[in-house]
Amino acid sequence: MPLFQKAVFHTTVAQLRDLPIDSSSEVAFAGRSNAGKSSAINTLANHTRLAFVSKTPGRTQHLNYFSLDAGKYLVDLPGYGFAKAPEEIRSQWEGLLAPYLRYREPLVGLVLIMDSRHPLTELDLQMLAWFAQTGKPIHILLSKADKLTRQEQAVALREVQAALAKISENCTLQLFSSLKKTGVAEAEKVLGTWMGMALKDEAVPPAGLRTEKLARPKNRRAIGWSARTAKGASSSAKNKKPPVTN
Ligand SMILES: Nc1nc2c(ncn2[C@@H]2O[C@H](COP(=O)(O)OP(=O)(O)OP(=O)(O)O)[C@@H](O)[C@H]2O)c(=O)[nH]1
Ligand SMILES: [Mg+2]
Repeated sequence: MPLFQKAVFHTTVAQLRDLPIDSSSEVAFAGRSNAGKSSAINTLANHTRLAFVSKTPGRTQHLNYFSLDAGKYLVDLPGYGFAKAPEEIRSQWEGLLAPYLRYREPLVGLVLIMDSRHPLTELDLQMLAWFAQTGKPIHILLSKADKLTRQEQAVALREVQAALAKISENCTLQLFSSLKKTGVAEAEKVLGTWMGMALKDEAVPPAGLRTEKLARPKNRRAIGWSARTAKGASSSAKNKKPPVTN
């Protein structure tokens, strides 16, 4: 059974004072409008209509909380890059998103969704550099991977990985498709580890039965398609502008 199968809609937050007070750990999903954030949450929850998905960019307007277990949440954020009035963008960013991402204590990490066909746009780079300053981990889903051939997927993964090595430490990435439901187990592993949720297939057997393979560290980072970027490049992340402009 998928790790987040019990997910249910909890609340919509338009103002900081309405943030849930019982949260012990939450993971936020950020990215450009239309990148597939809401779809990814639905796919991870194995649910077709938990988060609202739309072809129209800018559909998700506030912070939508989905409860997984007591005090554990996935948070669907409004996308960036969709044409809105500058004043509207600024007030949403300064009044809600920036303080949420920067100071929310139970926020254990950020999932950044980028369309695998157009990754690392200027706004994605700004978001990466800006969030990296919190010191919290970022896991990138290269979404809509079903739109690429295997070879194109490998190229996208390699190129983004190489670019990330220069931008941010503490960052993992993988391919993902909500349409084909690929990359789910890999994403679950990363998010489950961040949130302290036990993965069923990683239950530790009695000591006498352990094989070397099963006894591998539980907090291992993303595997398979994923890659951890090189350390030591975080200085470039300092003083970067937040992704409020297009
Ligand atoms: N082919 C394909 N289409 C996808 C995938 N994920 C999302 N989409 C489509 O992309 C569009 C946008 O998806 P959403 O999940 O609503 O995107 P979002 O990032 O939440 O968008 P905003 O809320 O506007 O910021 C919808 O038409 C989805 O059906 C995918 O893995 N493959
Ligand atoms: Mg959305």
